[in-house]
Amino acid sequence: DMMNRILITGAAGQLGGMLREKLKGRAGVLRLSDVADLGPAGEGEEIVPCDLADGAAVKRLVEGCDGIVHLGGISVEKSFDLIEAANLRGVYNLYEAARAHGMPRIVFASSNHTIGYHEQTERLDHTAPYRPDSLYGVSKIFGEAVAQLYYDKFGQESALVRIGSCTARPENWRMLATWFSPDDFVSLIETVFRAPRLGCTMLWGASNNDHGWWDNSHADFLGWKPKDNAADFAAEIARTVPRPGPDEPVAKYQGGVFTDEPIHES
Ligand code: NAI
Ligand code: 15L
Repeated sequence: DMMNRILITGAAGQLGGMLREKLKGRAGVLRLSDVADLGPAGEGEEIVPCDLADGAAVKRLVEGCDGIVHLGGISVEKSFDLIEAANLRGVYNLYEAARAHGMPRIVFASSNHTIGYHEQTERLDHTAPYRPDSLYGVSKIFGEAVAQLYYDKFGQESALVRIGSCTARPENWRMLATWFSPDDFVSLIETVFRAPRLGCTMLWGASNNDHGWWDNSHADFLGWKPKDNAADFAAEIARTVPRPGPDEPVAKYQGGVFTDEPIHES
């Protein structure tokens, strides 16, 4: 086992459901948390409902865990009020709880929407400036900044995973660059929890895609090697999905359609 007890926040969500299956048996106990229903606990599972905006509840949630995969929060563009509670207050509460309970390593599900206004013709490494495409993207930058603060001030280690598009298979032209296979996400989590030293390291959460935009070579010291490649699905996508015009946001910007979102009313 890589850990005695791993906490997964946002465990009722799309990625949470996938990781619940794939991490089964790879830790002593999976502690699964969400505001949404998680069903009954299976073998080796604990269910702990929790609102990330409730600081006291998050403290109790984190106690006894030796690794955290933080997926919980708003995962698309929404009003500032919703993002504020779940993503701003939520990430602050999580880092405060970790500080109070032995600083377990945190895998923070950041997003490509932190850099979404970079054009698809650009190639980015870890030094690329932020170009958020949404308040959602701004909230992930806030989370990355909290993680860096807690590393510099207290030594709290984190992996800041700027996930591209994590789905079972790539589903459209943009995902030929952004696809992150669930298996590659699992191998990243295992690498991060096993590494002798993690620090506070940003990683582009993408598979080994021929048509990718992102360079992870700054993180070679971790020894993580994604194996899947969206190019294996390129012919099928070309056959089944119409190619967007070059000036459509989905084909122009790395963040795709998020660049086209309005500011949602609170
Ligand atoms: P999702 O929206 O399916 O799951 C998020 C979960 O967080 C939901 O089950 C929701 O109930 C829970 N949640 C929301 N507010 C909460 C609160 N206040 N307290 C407790 N739980 C709360 O999102 P998905 O696709 O599973 O993504 C997981 C994480 O990965 C999110 O943080 C998302 O921003 C990030 N991400 C996902 C990508 C993807 O390709 N699916 C790409 C980039 C980032
Ligand atoms: C994200 O950050 C979202 O959570 C997910 O729903 C997808 O839209 C993904 O990015 C993407 O950019 O494909």
